[in-house]
Amino acid sequence: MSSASSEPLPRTLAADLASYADKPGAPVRLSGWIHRRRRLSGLSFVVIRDRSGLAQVVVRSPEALAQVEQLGEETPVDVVGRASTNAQAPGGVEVVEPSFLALTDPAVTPPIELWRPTISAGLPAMLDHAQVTWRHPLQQAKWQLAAASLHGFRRTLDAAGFTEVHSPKLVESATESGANVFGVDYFGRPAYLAQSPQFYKQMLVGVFERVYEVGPAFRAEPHDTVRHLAEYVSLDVELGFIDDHRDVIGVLRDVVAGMVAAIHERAAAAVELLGADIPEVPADIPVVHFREALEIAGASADEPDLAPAHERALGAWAKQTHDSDFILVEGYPTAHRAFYSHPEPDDPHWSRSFDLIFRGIELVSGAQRLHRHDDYVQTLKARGLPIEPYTGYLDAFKHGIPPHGGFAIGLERWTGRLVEAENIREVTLFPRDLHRIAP
Ligand code: AMO
Repeated sequence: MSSASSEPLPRTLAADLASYADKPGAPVRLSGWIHRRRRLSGLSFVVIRDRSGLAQVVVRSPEALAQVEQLGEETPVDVVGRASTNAQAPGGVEVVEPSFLALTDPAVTPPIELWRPTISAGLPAMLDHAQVTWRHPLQQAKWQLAAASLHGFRRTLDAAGFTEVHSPKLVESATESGANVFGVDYFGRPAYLAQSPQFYKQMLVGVFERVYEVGPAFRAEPHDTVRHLAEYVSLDVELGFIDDHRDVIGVLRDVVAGMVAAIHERAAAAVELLGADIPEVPADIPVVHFREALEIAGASADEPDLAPAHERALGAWAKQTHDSDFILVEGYPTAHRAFYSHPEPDDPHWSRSFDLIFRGIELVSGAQRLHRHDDYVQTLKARGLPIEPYTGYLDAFKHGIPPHGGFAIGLERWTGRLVEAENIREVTLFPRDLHRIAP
């Protein structure tokens, strides 16, 4: 039987070390990575990094100094010592009289200098070594914004009566367009990686009325752009019993506001570390019709879609005239939206679709959808598309799907704009693109 005194000292997180300010001399145990060693004459400062932040350890004894010499940066260690107040240390408390226990062999020096306040490597090197680049506190902080946003997304929708679903990623037919679909060999038959959960979320409206999904979407994007990935995280929403796409826009507004609120609640330290400018979400996001959007962007009235430069112009206009980081464009030409988009009944040239532009980049696409089986059959025929690959999907409409609509948010585009990343890859954990499938 072990006595209480032989119990190992419980772990203290770096961020909680500050709570020892009134307990100088108390024993503490940290667990983390050796983030940085600074040797001075007769003593060393060792910075320990754990999931909560950084802590300073002061090493003076010859034994501990010799130990620290052996342990390279990034070696995971246990440190047992005593708390001591020091205004210069993070949180005002440091650890003194330490002994170190290496939890692995000494780490090999990583190719990215993680101990520097900012990463000096260029983007290709950062991506080549993503498995260690993400250990840098600034990189971690970017993902903390994404993680908090995901929490806010789910929390908002859970509270509004949505059910979380997961749809298959191996599918029989392209959902968006045939152009950028990855083909796979499915037991000798052709199949595809899902470009979106579009058909499944619509079919599941027939089950749950309101659904959402957080999952990967695959697009064989043929171009190397700063805003496209071959695999991205799609935050999908679909809801039934709507009047039109404006009901969908109402949910979108609340979801984005919920994501922002969760960032403030759960990732305040990351926001501060990054100096990120987290947007305010207006109670009513400004909405312009596609025709008006072309005018604002100085584009020709017969343009079928908004180009990236047009989106940037609209973003700047929204900031200037409405002091908003967001602008909604509705009523895109029906012929240039996906076949499942609902036309405006009085003027079917225009659709009940929309895009949300955030800081000058398309963040969200959405729409009211067709919900009558005959409308799908007619639309597919009119577009010269075959019916057969869509049979399972179309059957759902035969058996009764209410008026519905939804949208999808691109997670990486969201965090990219939050931190003003020049390239979406900077905020993607392990990006996949034309040239990259590892790490
Ligand atoms: P769409 O194809 O416009 O719509 O995609 C929705 C959102 O997903 C993000 N996105 C991407 N992000 C990174 N790399 C890519 N290659 C990429 N492609 C798209 C963008 C975009 O706004 N089914 C519809 C959504 C719906 O109507 O519900 C769809 O997929 O942020």
